[in-house]
Amino acid sequence: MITRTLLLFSAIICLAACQSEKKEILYPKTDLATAPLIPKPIKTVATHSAFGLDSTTVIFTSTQDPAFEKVGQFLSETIKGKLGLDLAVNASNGENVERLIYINQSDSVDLETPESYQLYIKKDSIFVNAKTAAGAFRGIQTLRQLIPEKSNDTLTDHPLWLIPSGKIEDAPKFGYRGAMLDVARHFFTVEEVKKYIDILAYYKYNTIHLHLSDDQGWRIEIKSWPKLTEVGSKTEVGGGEGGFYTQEEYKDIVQYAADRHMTLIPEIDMPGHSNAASLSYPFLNGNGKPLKPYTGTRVGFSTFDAQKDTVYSFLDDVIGEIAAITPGPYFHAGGDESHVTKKKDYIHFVEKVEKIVQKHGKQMIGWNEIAQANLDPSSIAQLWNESHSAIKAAENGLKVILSPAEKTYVDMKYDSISEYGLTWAGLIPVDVAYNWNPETYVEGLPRESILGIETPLWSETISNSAELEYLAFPRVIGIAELGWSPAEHCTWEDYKARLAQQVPYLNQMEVNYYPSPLIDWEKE
Ligand code: TNX
Repeated sequence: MITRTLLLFSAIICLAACQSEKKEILYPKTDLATAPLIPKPIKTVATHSAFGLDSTTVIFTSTQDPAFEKVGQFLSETIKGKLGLDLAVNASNGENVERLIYINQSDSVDLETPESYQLYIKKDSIFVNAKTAAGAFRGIQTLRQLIPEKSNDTLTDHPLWLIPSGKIEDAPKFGYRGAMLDVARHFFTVEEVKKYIDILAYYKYNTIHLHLSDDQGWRIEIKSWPKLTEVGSKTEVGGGEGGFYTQEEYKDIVQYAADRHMTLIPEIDMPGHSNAASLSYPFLNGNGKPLKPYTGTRVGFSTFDAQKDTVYSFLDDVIGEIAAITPGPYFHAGGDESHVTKKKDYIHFVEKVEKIVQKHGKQMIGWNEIAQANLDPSSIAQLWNESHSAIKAAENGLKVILSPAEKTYVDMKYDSISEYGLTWAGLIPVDVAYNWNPETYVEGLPRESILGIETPLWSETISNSAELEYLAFPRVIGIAELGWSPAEHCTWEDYKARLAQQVPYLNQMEVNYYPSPLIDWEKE
């Protein structure tokens, strides 16, 4: 620690001494106060100069917590991907350092939440302060958004990428900011899921929820019940070949998300949306009709038998295996649209499943219908269609995740000319997805009951990354801001100008976003 402080001290002295030889710094295109950051930070103060990022820049991090060093490596890798520069992390001895980025573990009382960060950008140094590596990770997303694609081309022998100077203090509005991907209606490969996670992380999402089972397919290997994948994974909407994740692949996705400080939430939807499971093991079926593979898009026709003990032993195995490979605190048990389950059976079922989820050390999340049951306050209701059930859940002490379909369902079409998507919750143009306030959306729902927001992407009409991206982007970017930034910063005119400037990033990531006519997209 002492050596590190000394090295840093000498680095800073050298920075001062080297000042006179500095090459001329031209101002960057933007000033910090007008930089197109999404989500918009709480507080930004511009100092109208710039840090010149170049090949001699080094990254240092606090080393007491190894996760800080990993954040430094992540930053180095993303800079390499964007600019081709190879910046060392904690490698140099600190001598002759001209420019440094320091990712610092700080115990400042101003850092109030685990994801809070401060970013101080001066001519020769950038400091990212955070209490936790998660906070540091959010901070470096802001830094990534400030790095221009183009260097200062007047200095061809020594290019500098100019980052506007100043100070940012930032923290999220909600501790839960999620995106759901339905990998059941159509299967998405590990690489496709990772690409989605990457883009979500750039906009400071901290949760990825995977909808792993539905009538049309079962997508995760369960070693004690092999037919779930031998039989249940082979279908998808429209008759494609389906697919599933082995437990090793699932763990790989979990780790990929964790490396981006994102929690993965697995969902097994039940007692409805369960045709693929019952097709694999017919004793589960409670709707009394013969089972057939299902590749259509209807909902509400399947159910598990809520009266059979064997159904609960099966679920104990399934939930146990998934919980064992899921480090996050949550297990999502679905619970939506169980139209052919009798009400009393439904309530009995949800209450039993909640106990099984808890036995395996997780908190249960369920779609808003679960609020009919008598649940433990540690469980969480996810609002999608009935505000009154969110209020009921809150009255019983449960926290609520807001996913109102008419705002956050990015599987809805944008407008009458856009491709893909459904329309049952209405058309959702980019401004409609953005123009709402999660804190006041449900009248009578106390602010303290809101855990956060989530944007679901159901996949009846999409089956690959290009189609996924078309529906998700740009709407998911606006929802990121609603989950993070104070309501007073969320104004459409200001947001839409910043959104227009995401083009270089979206192009660099080869994102097939919908070029909504509401946005004056930047020409590259
Ligand atoms: C409703 S939202 C569903 C899904 C569909 C979606 C399509 C919810 C909890 N259930 O099963 O895929 O609509 O928009």
